[in-house]
Amino acid sequence: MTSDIIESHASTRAAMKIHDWPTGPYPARVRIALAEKSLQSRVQFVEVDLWKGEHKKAEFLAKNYSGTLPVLELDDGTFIAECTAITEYLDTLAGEPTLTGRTPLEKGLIHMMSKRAELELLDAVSVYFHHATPGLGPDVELYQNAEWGFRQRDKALRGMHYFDGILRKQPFVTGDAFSMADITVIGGLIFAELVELALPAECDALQDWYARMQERPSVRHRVTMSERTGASA
Ligand code: GTS
Repeated sequence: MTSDIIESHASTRAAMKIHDWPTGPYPARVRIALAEKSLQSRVQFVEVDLWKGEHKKAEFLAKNYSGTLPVLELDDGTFIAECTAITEYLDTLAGEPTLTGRTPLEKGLIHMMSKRAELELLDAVSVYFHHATPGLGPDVELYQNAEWGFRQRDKALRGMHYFDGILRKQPFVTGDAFSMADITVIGGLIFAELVELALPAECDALQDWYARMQERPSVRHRVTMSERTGASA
């Protein structure tokens, strides 16, 4: 996408739609990024009911082949799925704070830690939810493998210990500044809470960091964001 196109989107108010589910952990990543960048007023939220399996219906699959939320819809009809892709777009669209890094080193480290937070925590909790618990219910969960789900739960617990070790040494996941990597770990811990996967007591650095993260307005108000900007079903 050229910078001209990015500029033209930047000058359009409320021209973007986000198809998501207000309390979802993956949608949380985009909602937190939106609030950090003060872009909420530029977005209209469209609720997709996961519990009814709306994300697996043809109408939604035409927007995102993978059948997952969130999806960003631009005013020219372009759909961008995958949290990392959406947040990269939003970060490039508006100015401060920069969430995906400025220098090659920052960008590399943030990308690496965000991917690691997905692999070792957020995606692992998600697999646990969909495979080893009733998940979204029998009408949506057409294949479940509990053994795989429990393995991923254990992986997520190891991931929590890994991030605890990181946050013992530095205030944020990639060092001294808040970034998308922090947001991805937050998504993982939001999902862990939803499935009642407790943070291990010994992970006190991760717990302290998470308490600090929840003081950020972007994290605190992520669910009510769509009430303010007006979601449509
Ligand atoms: N890799 C995707 C991304 O990063 O955007 C994963 C997105 C994802 O799994 N989203 C969840 C979903 O659509 C939304 S939520 O559970 O966080 O609300 N899950 C439904 C499903 O059937 O997998």
